[in-house]
Amino acid sequence: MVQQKSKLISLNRGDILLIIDLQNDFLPGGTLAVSLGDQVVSAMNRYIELFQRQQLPIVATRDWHPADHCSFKAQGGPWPEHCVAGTEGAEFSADLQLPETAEIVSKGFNNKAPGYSGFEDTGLGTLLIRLDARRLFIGGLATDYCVLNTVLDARARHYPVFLLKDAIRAVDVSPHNGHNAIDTMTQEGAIPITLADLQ
Ligand code: VGL
Ligand code: ZN
Repeated sequence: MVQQKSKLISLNRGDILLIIDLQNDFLPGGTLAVSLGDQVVSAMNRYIELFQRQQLPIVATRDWHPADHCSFKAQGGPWPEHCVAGTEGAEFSADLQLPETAEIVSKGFNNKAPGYSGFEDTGLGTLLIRLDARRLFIGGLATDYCVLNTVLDARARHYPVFLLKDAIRAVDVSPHNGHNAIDTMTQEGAIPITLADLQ
């Protein structure tokens, strides 16, 4: 009989679900739509259920740019205008079952940096200390930008990181960017898991 490789993880106090940028502009119909991004929303809802059931904290970042952000094409940046603070495109997906108690972290407001990492110029570092975070479970959009940079910063801060492989998608400006990003995160110690590993 083939021995099945299993790495069941039980959730404990100190575990935090960190949801990256599940906002309208990154979803089908948005200005910077990630293909199949809507599947990430439904996958993330399963993780939200699990963390809520165990009364574990949920933190959601949102890309929250000024209208003239340096990363926009009009300013010579690489991206179409997206996630301008206060616009509908910057709202979380209506399908995302974010609980009222979720902590929201806005990022990308600094006009001198792209603001890819949830830790960059935000209160996320302090928030995680206040929440007594021990391990971070990270997913969302996009694998090759904000997920990548947030995971790397979390690892630099020595948090154990589980990468929610079934709840991420890449922009893939070049075809292998998403795979390369997963390799980089894994090399830096992030552990890729899927929902089945938590049940
Ligand atoms: C993102 C590109 C530009 C992301 C944000 O959330 O991954 N990507 N701004
Ligand atoms: Zn952005």
